[in-house]
Amino acid sequence: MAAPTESALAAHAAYVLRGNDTGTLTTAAPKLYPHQWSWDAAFITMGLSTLSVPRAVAELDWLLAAQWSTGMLPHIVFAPDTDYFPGPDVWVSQCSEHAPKSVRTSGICQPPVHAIAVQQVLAAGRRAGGTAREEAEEFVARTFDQWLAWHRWLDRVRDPHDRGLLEIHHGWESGMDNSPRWDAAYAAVLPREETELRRHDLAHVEDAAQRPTDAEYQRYLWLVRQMREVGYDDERVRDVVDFRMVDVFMSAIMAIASDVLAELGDELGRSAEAAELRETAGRFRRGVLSTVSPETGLARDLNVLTGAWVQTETIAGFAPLLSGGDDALVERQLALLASERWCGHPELKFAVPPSTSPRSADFRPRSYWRGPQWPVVNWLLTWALNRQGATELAESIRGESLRQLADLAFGEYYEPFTGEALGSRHQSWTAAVTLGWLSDEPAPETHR
Ligand code: 2M8
Repeated sequence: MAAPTESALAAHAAYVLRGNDTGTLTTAAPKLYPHQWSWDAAFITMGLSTLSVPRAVAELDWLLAAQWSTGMLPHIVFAPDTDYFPGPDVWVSQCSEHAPKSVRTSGICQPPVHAIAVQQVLAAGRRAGGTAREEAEEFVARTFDQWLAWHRWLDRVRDPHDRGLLEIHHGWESGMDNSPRWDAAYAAVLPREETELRRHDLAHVEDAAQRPTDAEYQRYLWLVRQMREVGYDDERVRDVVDFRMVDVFMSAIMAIASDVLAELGDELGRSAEAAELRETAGRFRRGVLSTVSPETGLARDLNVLTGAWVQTETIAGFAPLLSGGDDALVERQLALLASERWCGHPELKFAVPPSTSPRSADFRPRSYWRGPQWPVVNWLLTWALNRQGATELAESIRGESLRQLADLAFGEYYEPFTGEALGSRHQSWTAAVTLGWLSDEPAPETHR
């Protein structure tokens, strides 16, 4: 089959987003994920902004309406009457006085990529001009304090010791649910009671091996129960939960998103808040650098309960490519990312980073976050690389990604050697990042 033209690819991606639009929220995927997910919503908004600024604004407004009074943005905002497990009856968000009354949500969070999406909406509005520009500018001014509250919550609650590193209490908070990053931590989670599992997800993939196992789900549900039993109280959760990990990739996102939010604060004349956000960004940038292994040059997660570093070679090790702060390390990581351990692996169908290095003993090419390539993560990387001036590698990953997406499946993730789409088809964030890549301005002069 001939590759689609760029405009045909864009039209298909727009069709996927339209198809997943419920009128209020865009579901993460048509069947597998019939609700709004927090970090998906940010990427989806970025894609929607290339089509319609008002629709993009509506997506984030829907998410913000579910913000907890503490500032937390919940990882799922539930749509009514669908068959996702674990659904609102398992989470019981209303057991917390801080949860919104108008809608049911989960009780945990996901990586704070949202400020990046807000900035993209503003840029799209300004490119379009007229009412789109007005609406985008009004949106930024109207919602700035809510994004600030979200960042302050993460800073205060998830980095109580000011190390510049965010702590998570569930693999779901990282967004990389079953990554080998979390294997050692989950091995120590021993559910004292089994939960009845209603695995609707398995009906929506061709092969159950592409999803986490039942044993993994038992652990996932045990943690939910521990948090629910203390009403998702920020302080008490820390005392009771069996999973406490420093997530270095999420910490790097916190650094870069705080910088972006500071830039938005500058635009609004909020100089005190912008200064505060830059201080936060600097602290998290240093926090990420403090985790880097001198031997491998990769950033590492840390088990808060045992003090053990996570040594596995996953894409999260490249956190400093997002947050920067050490030019020599960034050069080392760029060379590593282009090497045979990653994008330069000779058997890859498309030269984009897999979620785990194919050279790692933990690599599984078909299993979810254990090895497949994730277009959404690769878009985030190219966005950050461009911001760092590493345009050559960014451009190469962008080009290879667009070749990967030419199958028009908009897969959730891809088998690295065969290029086969896996997981859900018509995944919203995959369609969104396709639109993002297609609307990129031509790269400026290459610095690296
Ligand atoms: C996946 O996670 C959900 C749980 O949150 C699931 O497996 O049911 C992850 O890939 C996550 O990062 C993503 O936000 C979500 C929706 O796309 O699916």
